[in-house]
Amino acid sequence: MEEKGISKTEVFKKLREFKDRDMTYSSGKILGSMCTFPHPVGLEAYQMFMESNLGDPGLFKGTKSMETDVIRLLGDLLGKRDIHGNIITGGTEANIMAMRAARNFTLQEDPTITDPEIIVPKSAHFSFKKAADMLCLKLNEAVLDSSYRIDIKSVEELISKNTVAIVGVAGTTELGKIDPIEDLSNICLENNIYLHVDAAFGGYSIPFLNEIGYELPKFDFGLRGVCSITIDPHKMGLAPIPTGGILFREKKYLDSMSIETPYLTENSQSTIVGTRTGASTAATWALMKYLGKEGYIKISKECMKVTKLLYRGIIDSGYEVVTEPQLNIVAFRSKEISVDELAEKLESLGWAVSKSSYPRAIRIIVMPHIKENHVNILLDDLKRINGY
Ligand code: 0PR
Repeated sequence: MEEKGISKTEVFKKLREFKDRDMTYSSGKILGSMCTFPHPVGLEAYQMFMESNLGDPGLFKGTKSMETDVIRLLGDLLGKRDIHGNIITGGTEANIMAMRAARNFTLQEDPTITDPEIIVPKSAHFSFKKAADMLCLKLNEAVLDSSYRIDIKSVEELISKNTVAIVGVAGTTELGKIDPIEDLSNICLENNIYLHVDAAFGGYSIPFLNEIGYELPKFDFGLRGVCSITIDPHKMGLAPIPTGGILFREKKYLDSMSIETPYLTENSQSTIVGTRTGASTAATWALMKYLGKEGYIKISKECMKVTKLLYRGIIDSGYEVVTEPQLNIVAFRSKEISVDELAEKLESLGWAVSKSSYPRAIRIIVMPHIKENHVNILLDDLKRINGY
């Protein structure tokens, strides 16, 4: 660090240089991100609460009651108004909290379990690997069926007396698939096992698409076996990052991981992060109020419209799609060149692509920043690559 500071103008000139090297969502070139440009109303709300710290809610009582309120709004959206939870940094923290609650609660109920295990689909986000590592859980991966959803028979085979949680995903990271959560719910009720649903991606779109007749599978607290749900406002919710959500059916799950905070006005915390921003809560609250169901329906509907355009266009350009999209993700590969080669060609044309690991394919997440005109340019490039 220099002895003396430099002028603000110089600081910002240098900052601008860094920023100019970043990609922008508005270019339409970011094809593999689940984040998007934050909605201006969310940004304004975020800025208004920049100094509020939910790690010490005694000082920020207004923000705390806003968090309680927004958790109730999210619960309402997901089948149960009377729920508990927090607005946190994202899906990773939410999934770690859920696994921590499942482990602690189950071990309190059954102290004979010595080596706790969890069952997740092969398609689960890597945050469960982090959770398993941090919480000393054995991670069992259930195989997928032919449409890349968790195979129920495989789950049943993996259940043991040490199973403390089963995880289903509503909107998988790589393909946007929705696991058969209703079947998982029944299995968990029969076997008295904690069920967590990772709806980090799908939570902000499935309920809205169902309102307009999509008939996507049930995945929320309406299913009695579901104990917790991850839902990320910073993905399809359009909130600024970092904004995640974790919801629990009952307070006892949060209590199972509560840690005393003796010198604070509120004397316990269940979140992993201590000092945590109230700004994310404000953005989530503001956007739910401002956009309402109508606004979010419009966003999901538009993304699905662009997804269908892309899906059809990819097939018409001679490529092979991995599976029919349930949500706004399209995965495809070339019949002639490898996935890596195709990715390289697209990258050389300025597209930021992402490759799925299972199965290997190019994966495009049709977030709100990807518009019809971007898809048309992309399809032209894909046709050219294929020699059309
Ligand atoms: N659960 C699911 C189903 C997810 O897809 C993700 C992240 C998480 C949990 C973890 O969420 P956080 O990243 O908020 O902790 N899915 C994206 C992914 O890994 C995250 C992402 C977003 C990656 C934007 C890249 C990017 O540019 O692909």
